[in-house]
Amino acid sequence: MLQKLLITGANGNLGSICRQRLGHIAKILRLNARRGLGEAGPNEEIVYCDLSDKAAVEAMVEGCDGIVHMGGQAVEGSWETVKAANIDGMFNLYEGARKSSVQPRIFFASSHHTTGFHAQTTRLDPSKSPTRPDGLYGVSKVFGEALAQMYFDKFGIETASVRIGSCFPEPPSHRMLSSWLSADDLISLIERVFRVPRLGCPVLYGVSDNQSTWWDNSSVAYLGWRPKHSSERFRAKLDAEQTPPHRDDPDAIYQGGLFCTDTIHED
Ligand code: 15L
Repeated sequence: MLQKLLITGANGNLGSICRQRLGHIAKILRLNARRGLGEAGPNEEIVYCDLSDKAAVEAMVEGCDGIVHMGGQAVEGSWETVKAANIDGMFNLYEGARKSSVQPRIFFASSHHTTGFHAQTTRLDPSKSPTRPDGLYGVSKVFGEALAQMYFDKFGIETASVRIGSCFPEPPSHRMLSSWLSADDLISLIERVFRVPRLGCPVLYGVSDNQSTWWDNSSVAYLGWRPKHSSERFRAKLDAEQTPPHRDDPDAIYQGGLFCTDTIHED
C-alpha cells in the first residue's frame, strides 16, 4: 500500500474517477487542482496550485510515494496554454520528484494524440512505432514521455506513460469504438502500475479490449494488466444514433480524428 498518493487534475473527468476509486491503494490521497475540489474526505489532503508554479508543485510532490498525473491541458489549445500546463507543469512535477525525500512511482496520463496522425489502418506498437502528434497538445505529451524516460535513465524514477484513448462512459463517436477505455479498465491499469514489483519506464496505450483496435500492448504484458471491457456493445446504438463519418473525413482516416485538421489554436 502507498503512503501518500498525489492525484493531479483531481477535479477533471479522469481525476475525479481516481479520487472516488483509488482510496484503497494509499493511506492518504493528496488531491491537486487549481480549484473546485470541495471538502477533503477523512483520508484526503487538498492542495490548490497551478502546475506552472514551480515552488508550489515541488512542495506538493514532497513526501508522495505515488503520483497519478492527470493534470494539465487535456485537449488541443494555444501554445501558451499547452506550454504552461504540459511543458512547464511536467518539468516542475519531475523536479519535485527528483528532489523529494521519497522517490515516487508515476502514472503519467499521456495521450494517443502522440500518434494521432497514423492512419486508422495502421497497427501501432508503443515500444516501436514512431510518434506522429496531431497538434500542440500531442507534441506536449511526446515531450512528457521523453522527460519521464530521461528522469528514469538519470535518476531511476519509474513512470508508466499511458497514452489514454477515449475514456468516457460510452464511446461518443465511431472513431472512439477503437480508442475507448472504460473507467473500470483505467482503474485496474493504475492498480497494476502501482502493484507490479518492477515497473521501469514503459509507454503503453490505455485502451479497453475493443474488437476494432489500432494498438498492440504486448510489449507491456509483464504488467499483468487485462482490460475487461469492449466497446462492441455500444456499436448498434451508435449506428442508430449517428451516421459514420465519410471516408474523406479526418475522423475516418486518422487515429487522432478531428485533432488532425490543419489549425493551430491562438489565444
Ligand atoms: C484526448 O486526449 C482528450 O483528452 C479526450 O477529451 C478525447 O478527445 C480523446 O483524446 C479522444 O481523442 O478520443
